[in-house]
Amino acid sequence: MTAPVSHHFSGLRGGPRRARVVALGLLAVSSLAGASACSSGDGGSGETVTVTVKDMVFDPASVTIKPGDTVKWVWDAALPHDVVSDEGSPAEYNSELMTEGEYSYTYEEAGTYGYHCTPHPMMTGEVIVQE
Ligand SMILES: [Cu+2]
Repeated sequence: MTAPVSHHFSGLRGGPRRARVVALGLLAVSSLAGASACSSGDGGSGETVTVTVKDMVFDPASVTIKPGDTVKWVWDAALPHDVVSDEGSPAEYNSELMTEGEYSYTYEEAGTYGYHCTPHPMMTGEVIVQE
C-alpha cells in the first residue's frame, strides 16, 4: 500500500519584487523672464528728499522734486521748530513743534509749496514739485 503523499504546494512566489521605476516627470517651470522690478520713475514709487531743520533755517531752503516724491524734514535744533504749510499752499500740513525727530509729507501734484516755522516767520522754505 502506498501512503498517499500529500503534496504541499507552496504558494509563495519568491521572485524578487520588480522595482518599479517611477518616471519622474520633469516639471518644466516656466520662469517669467523679464519681470524683475525696473524702478524707473513712472511707477509712482517716489523718492525721498531730506531737509534738515536747524535753528533758524531749513537746509536746503528750496528743494525740487517730482510728483509722488516725499520730503522728510529731520530736526537738528536746540530750539523748537515746526513745518507749516503757507497760506495759499496747494496742500495743508503741519508738524509738531519739536527739537528732534522727523516729519514727512508726500507731494502728489505739481506746484510750488511754501512753508514756514510758526515761532520764526523768517524761517521759510519751499518745495517745488515739477513733472
Ligand atoms: Cu523755527
